[in-house]
Amino acid sequence: MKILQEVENEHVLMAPFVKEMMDTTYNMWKFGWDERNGGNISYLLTEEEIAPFIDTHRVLRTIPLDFPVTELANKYFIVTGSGKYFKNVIEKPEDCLGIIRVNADGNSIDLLWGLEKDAKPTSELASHFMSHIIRLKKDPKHRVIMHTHTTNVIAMTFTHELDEKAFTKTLWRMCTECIVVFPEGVGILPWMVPGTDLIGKETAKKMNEHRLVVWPHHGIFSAGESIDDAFGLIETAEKAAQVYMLVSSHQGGMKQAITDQQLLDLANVFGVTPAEKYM
Ligand code: 2HA
Ligand code: ZN
Repeated sequence: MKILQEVENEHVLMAPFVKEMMDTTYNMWKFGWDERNGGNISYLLTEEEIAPFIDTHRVLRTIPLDFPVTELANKYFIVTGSGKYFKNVIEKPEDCLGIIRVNADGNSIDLLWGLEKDAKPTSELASHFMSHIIRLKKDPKHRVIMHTHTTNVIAMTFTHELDEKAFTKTLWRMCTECIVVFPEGVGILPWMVPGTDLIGKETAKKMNEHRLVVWPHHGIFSAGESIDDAFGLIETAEKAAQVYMLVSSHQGGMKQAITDQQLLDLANVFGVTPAEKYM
């Protein structure tokens, strides 16, 4: 006979947002971006989305936050767990994922489902929450923060100068559609220790102007209105970085490239405004 918890889990696994998290983490692992416990996702949910699947009045555990997030009070998220492997989410979602709600005072979170065996939300929760706060101010439809260890973006942070304008320009010039997908360009932090409030604050500051933030020699953060949106941004930047790594290591060197005028033509036709400071 199945115990109640298993029956409950089966019900929660029918939620579309849980399935999206399972599929996405698996895809990201398959891309080779999320080795071991690398990467984390947080996805803002509404009470109406959650209520058909879990009892929002039943709190399993309360987890204190060492950085207050009053702006996110009473908001719900599904998050990946600290130390959990993206590879394993699809098999053990109840261990690797958690549905949480920020308390009314913004000083702690209530766990409503998942993160079994006393697991904790992602070690990068500070960067996620602080970025959510900034992006929600810019875009009321914002919902997802995603972090991953994109191989070619990381490689590029060793061989390309880390100037935001130069880095963005190179990415834009590697694939025709890049400037259309991220016309605001990428932000780049200096190398910093991950998992800290400080890197969270600095990442969020960059999120004021960008939906993509590169952490040199580590990976990338994106912000999106959906999982697809956040994933698509990273996928596009990573593709451009891959092309750059192929081209820049090619013996013959680059024989031609997309010109500044062509970038402007693209922006005009697709109706996007590239960040002026990067043109
Ligand atoms: O979750 O990716 O930056 C592990 C990480 C930390
Ligand atoms: Zn990381």
